[in-house]
Amino acid sequence: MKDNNILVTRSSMPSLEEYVEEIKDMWDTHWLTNMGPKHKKFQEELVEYLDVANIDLMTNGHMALELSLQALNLKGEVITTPFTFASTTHAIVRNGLEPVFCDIDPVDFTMDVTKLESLITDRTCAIMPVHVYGNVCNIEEIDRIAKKYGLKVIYDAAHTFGETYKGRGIGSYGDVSCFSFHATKVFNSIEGGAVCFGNELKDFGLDLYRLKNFGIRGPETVDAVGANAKMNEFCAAMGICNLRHVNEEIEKRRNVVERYRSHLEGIAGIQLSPIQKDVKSNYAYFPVVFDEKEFGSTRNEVFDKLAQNGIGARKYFYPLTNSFDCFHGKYDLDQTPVARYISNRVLTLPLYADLALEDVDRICAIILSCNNFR
Ligand code: T4K
Repeated sequence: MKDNNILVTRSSMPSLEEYVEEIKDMWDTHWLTNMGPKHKKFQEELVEYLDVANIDLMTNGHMALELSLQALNLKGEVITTPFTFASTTHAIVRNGLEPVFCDIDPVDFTMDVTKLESLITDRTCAIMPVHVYGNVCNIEEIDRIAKKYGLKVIYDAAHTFGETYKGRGIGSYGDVSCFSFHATKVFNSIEGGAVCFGNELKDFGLDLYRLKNFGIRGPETVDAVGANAKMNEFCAAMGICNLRHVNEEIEKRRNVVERYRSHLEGIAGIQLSPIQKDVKSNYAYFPVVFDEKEFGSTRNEVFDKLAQNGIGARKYFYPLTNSFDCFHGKYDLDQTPVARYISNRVLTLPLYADLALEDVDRICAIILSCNNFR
């Protein structure tokens, strides 16, 4: 679909020639899926790029989360945040675990660690924080609390491909970190995802590998109720190609983000994501929080104005996952007031490597025209 509208993002792709070159040998091998040579190559390259000890590829980021929880064999409650994509909460619930919702930090929108300890009960088995928008969680504090109570930490790192914290690959933190390589992400393999884990979790790695292939241990042994979460060879080939260009893509995204900041920083009623110390960012999303009292227009009014001009901003993440219809009446929404405040006021603006800076100027001009106090 080609038109003049600008959508919230646009998938990065290699040239057609590069992709065709990468998949050509599949017409000789006829090997299309089930952990073939592309899968192996992609996995090896990712270990290197992401600076992690071990990685297992999955069909998508959601299955990475869901099967990680299953492979850890957890029971009871998992503390998480509701300001995220459906996937995080669903992965917990679909494992028969109970999500317990922690509020978020008003500045970087990740788990508010000052509220974390009070939510721990004797049923708590794990913490599943989200590096939302690529903002890195308070890793040290989460680690300290997890160790104190003997809890597992599974990071939803869907938004943090290629980021580092204190010089270390972001996927190397926590017991487990899960990435998404969906078409809408900074880096994609069309659909895809991965689970990263340390060498001390070797058995977990074996279980995970089995679970992504129906729980099959050997030709005549199926000893776990697994799923099908294998990344196919076409997706792995796309990942291999995109990986060659991802640094350049991130650099281009940085230019777009800086242009946004040059227009929107310091405007009363507009809150931007912080630039985090010790984090090498991937510029995954550009969220803007509108305080209608100071800005003069609500988030929804800005959203409508942009839409009238063919600009597809998105309300990531509204509604909060704890207020989804499928959980109606189940959770106390008053437990997460900051998440509710941000979710009602946030818009993520279009962001992708090839977004023209003139388009960023135009988008910002439309936003600023909604400011009734200027
Ligand atoms: N955890 C977190 C925190 C996540 O954000 C996500 C996924 C996950 C876990 C789970 O990972 P995956 O299982 O998805 O790997 C999108 C994505 O589908 C989803 O991956 C993502 N988070 C979520 C935040 O956004 P939608 O329904 O908003 O996507 P959609 O189809 O409206 O696409 C958004 C825009 O992207 C389109 O307007 C145009 C562009 N686009 C889209 C597609 C599908 C492209 O340029 N090419 C494409 O192929 O969910």
